[in-house]
Amino acid sequence: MFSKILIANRGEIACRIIQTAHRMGIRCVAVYSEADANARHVAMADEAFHIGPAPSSESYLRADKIIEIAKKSGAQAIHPGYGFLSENTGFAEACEANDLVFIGPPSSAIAAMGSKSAAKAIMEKAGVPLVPGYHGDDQSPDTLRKEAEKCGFPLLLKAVAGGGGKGMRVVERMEDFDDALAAAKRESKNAFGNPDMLIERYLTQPRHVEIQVFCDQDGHGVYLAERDCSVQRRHQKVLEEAPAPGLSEETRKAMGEAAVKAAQAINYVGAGTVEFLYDVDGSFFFMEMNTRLQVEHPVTEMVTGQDLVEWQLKVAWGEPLPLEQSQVKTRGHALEARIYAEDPDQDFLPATGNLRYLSTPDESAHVRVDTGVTEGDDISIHYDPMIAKLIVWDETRDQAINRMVQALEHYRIAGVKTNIRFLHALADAQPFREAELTTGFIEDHRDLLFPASKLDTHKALVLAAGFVLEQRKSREVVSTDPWSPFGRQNSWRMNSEYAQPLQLQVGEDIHDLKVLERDDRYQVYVGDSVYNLTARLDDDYLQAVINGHRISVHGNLHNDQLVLFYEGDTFNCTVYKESYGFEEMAGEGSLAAPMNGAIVAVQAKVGDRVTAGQSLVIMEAMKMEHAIKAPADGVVTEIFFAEGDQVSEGAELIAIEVDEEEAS
Ligand code: MV4
Repeated sequence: MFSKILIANRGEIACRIIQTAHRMGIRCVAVYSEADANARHVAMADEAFHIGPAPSSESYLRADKIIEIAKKSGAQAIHPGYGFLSENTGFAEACEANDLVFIGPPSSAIAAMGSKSAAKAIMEKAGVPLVPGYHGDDQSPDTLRKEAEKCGFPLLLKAVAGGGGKGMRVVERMEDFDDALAAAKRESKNAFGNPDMLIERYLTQPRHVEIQVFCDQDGHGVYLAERDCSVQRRHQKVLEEAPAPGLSEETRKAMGEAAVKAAQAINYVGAGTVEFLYDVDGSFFFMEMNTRLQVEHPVTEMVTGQDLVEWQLKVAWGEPLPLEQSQVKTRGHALEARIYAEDPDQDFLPATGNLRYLSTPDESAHVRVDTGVTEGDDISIHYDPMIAKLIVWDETRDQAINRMVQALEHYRIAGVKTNIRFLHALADAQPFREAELTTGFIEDHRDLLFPASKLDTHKALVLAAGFVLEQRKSREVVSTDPWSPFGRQNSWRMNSEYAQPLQLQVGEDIHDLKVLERDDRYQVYVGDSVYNLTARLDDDYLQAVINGHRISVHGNLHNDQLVLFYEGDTFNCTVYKESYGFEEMAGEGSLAAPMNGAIVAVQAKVGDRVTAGQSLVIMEAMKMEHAIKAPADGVVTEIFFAEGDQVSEGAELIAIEVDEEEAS
């Protein structure tokens, strides 16, 4: 076996490969860009080399540098992972030319799948089912029109050079064909530099079912069951599973055998995936072949009990396939959810930021987390926004879904927007439970996938207050002065009616709460309601009872940003330490104390000119400072208290003569 390999990738897949390689006693060389100096894959590797600035084109796509580092470090092989250089024929060839094993198929096999029409021609010859249509070289409008007639409507125009859903156009009627063809050719010429089209019958309700295949260097091939990846958004997979629900044993076998034939037709070696469109009537048609290890390979690993990276390494070393077809067994059901840094509420706009709080579900035989990040890492604009893959397994699909829902509730991230809540709604949606899997699933069920918040606003605000106050308490240094009004043992404070104001902003809305603390209980005033609250905080876990309703949440308070996590949902708010907004409570030109407390600083004198927003008096209550600010420009006419004075709520503190509005 290899003793040292280089991993030409980053993130979760680099970590995933290193994990298996280490188990097999293989040393790993990582490469990293400027942005990844402290990345998990670098920390996991035995050694790592810096290859350039953050942009992929200057780092992870630099085939020349990577090969040079592989040679310099004594690596015998390069694992390309997925993406980046994994399906680059030039890179595969360059590895060979430099006596490095490319852990993947021969470059000829990658090239054979590069053109859709050439791929279809190969598959047709190999007896792999194709969607009826036309994939010939004759691209004259007359020929294409005749082929369209033959194919029937609706039909799909696909760019020969396209892929991943790019360059496709549905045509409903012959009357529309000429215009659609001209437009599709123009688009494809611009996008891919090749205007050639193929024509296919358009399947309106297809599923995406793909077969995992493996071939060794002696030409033996096996299939390792299938994956259903129908739940996609704009050709981005969201949830994948194995096996495909509802597939008959006959279809599974026929599809598997077709996939192995497809791989053998191009002299494939290593891990590959043959994608099929699976129609409602049980028929299936070749779509494309991916000549790499795929993102969603873990669901196959979970149901087959095999380690596909181990298979890749063995095959690349020249060993035969670890199992024969008859030995490949599947058990139970696996699901994978892709956790992305993105904002579902803003049309899934990729999100960036710092993973300031990251808590993952416990891993077990049922739950697996494949990730390349740790708490404190940045999600940058430079790479794919995938944070992790959450993979679950159980005996039945329904139980696996339950595991997924649970695991998503234990995946907590603050600092970066994620699709966790969306995934939770998706996995828990009844049509998903019923395996209503079509490529239109997300579009068709939007109403279920953006659910209303699980916590009503008042409860959330009360929990937020509990979290903020309990955390402050836990961090408060207990006063050593027995007479301090803030000493924990001091009954004066306990029995006082300090109404502590707390201002919480949720979206655009500002909520002014008041919290009274008495004997380890709180009374929280929100709007016209008052809630009894008891709360206990252990690290990030808050156990609260609100008016007799026991609720537990996890939370993270960082500077003034509070995030609460509850049943897969998050509640975000900004906590204001200063009492903005209390100006409104004061009368015209005067400022009143918003609560009982002490004056800790007076920052103006009689006769001073002050400007709106300027801080005039600082009050303190329960270790919280509140700035009393000038409501408008003017002149201070009177100050009623001095530093150190105790004042009651509503007492007038300072009077200001407000400037006359300038006539405009
Ligand atoms: C199709 C199709 C319906 N009929 N071909 C999209 C990606 C590309 N690889 C092939 N795709 C499709 N080809 C025929 N003849 C529907 C799709 C399709 C799709 C396929 C798999 C997963 C998601 C999809 C979403 C939209 C369209």
